[in-house]
Amino acid sequence: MYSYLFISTIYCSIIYVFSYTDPSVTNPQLVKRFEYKLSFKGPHLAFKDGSVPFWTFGGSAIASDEQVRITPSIRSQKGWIWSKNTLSANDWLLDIKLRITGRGRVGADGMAIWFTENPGVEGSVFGSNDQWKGLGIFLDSFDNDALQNNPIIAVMLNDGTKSYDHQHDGSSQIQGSCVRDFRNKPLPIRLKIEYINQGLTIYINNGISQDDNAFEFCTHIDHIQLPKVGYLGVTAATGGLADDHDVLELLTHTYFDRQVLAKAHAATDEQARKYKEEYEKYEQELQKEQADYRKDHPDATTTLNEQQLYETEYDREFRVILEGQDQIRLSLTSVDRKMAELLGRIERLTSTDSRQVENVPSTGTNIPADVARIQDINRVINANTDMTRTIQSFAQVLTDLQQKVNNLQTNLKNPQVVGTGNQVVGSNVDANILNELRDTIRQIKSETNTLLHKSSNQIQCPTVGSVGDSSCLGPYTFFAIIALQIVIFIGYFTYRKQQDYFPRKYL
Ligand SMILES: [Ca+2]
Ligand SMILES: [Ca+2]
Repeated sequence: MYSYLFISTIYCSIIYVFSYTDPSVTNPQLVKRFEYKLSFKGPHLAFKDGSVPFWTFGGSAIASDEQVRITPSIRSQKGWIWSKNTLSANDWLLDIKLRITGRGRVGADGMAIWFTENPGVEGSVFGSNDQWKGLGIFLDSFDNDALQNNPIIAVMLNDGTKSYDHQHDGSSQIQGSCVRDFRNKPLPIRLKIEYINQGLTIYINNGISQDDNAFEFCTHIDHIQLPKVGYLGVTAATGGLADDHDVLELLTHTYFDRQVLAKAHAATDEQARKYKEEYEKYEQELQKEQADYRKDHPDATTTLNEQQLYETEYDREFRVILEGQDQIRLSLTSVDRKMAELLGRIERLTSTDSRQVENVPSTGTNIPADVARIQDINRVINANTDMTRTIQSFAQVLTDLQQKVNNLQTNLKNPQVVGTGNQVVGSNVDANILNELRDTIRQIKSETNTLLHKSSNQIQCPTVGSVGDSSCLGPYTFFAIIALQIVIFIGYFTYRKQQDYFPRKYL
């Protein structure tokens, strides 16, 4: 007998278990849409601050990464979580994964899933308020009326006037139910709550099968009126006995008729076409008014051309490019100027250092290096200045000397042979020129001595190598050679003068 009942139970279970098929599959006219603002699931179900996006919760509820624990297994607890957004579609599907576990063989009180006109407040009906407006689906664990029909999944509609009859598990108020043991299952149980064409159907996955899509039919209610717009919520409560009431997922999908959507799109397209026609009509009227204005005001010479008044996109982009290039050019010019300044400073420093190394020997004193360097540089500059000035003076003297020699040569080439008196006159002229030459030589000698004196004190020829041999022409040698050349030059002209004079004398 018992074996027969056991086999019958298994057989019935096999009959009722089937793979759930989505309505949008069986009815191609339905378009399914996921409503993420009316859903939550793990992982990362809650933010770091513990809040759940698009949802609000309270009472004993605690959200974590994987679930929302509506109540812990502690006596007399009430918890709730409600959507912040409303569900307004005519057809929808809730897919809820939950777990109800407790240490006792019997648990309490249970959990409720809501779709109500207003968000619930904490109350006496599985953690939410009584006399609600809308749908309540109860997972009633505790058998209050002792009819041994709990745990039970029961559906109750309320127009806001009915009070839930806890003592009898609402047995006279519920519109549909199925008795299922949903507590302490090895896997989370799942509910599919389908509301299509005003018919409510509930399916349950018993939390034993590994097949996620294995559902049992629970109950179906036809022709029920639910609020057009409502909030979704999950609440739970414990009493003298206590269970953990956890929600792991709540996924909401809505369904829309494909033809209705097409009509809505068509209506939108129609409206867009209407707006376009209105715009074209307005534009035509505007152009007509502008033409009438020009016709009535022929003297108005300023014909406004919008294309001339406003910069075109191409012109604006081109202007931006030119401005950018001009800025780049200015930057390059500035960099080039600074580089030139820097290069000049480097060259001056290099020249100064080389002069110091070549011309200025170390003083061997304790003067700081920078001060000594400046003093040496000043001394070299002063010496060069004096040298330059002396050479200029010497050049001027040489110029005068050359002029006088030219005059003497001219006189020698054109002798005046008119008489002895004239010869005496010419001889006197030559004597004067020779005197001037002598004075000039003395001046050159004086200048040379002065220059040599300064040069010997201030300018030294750079040495080559460690031997110290002088490889350059010293100032003394230079001016001595110059003076010797001048003396030879004068002596030569004097000799020629004598040669020219004696033949003419003895002719
Ligand atoms: Ca109960
Ligand atoms: Ca009962």
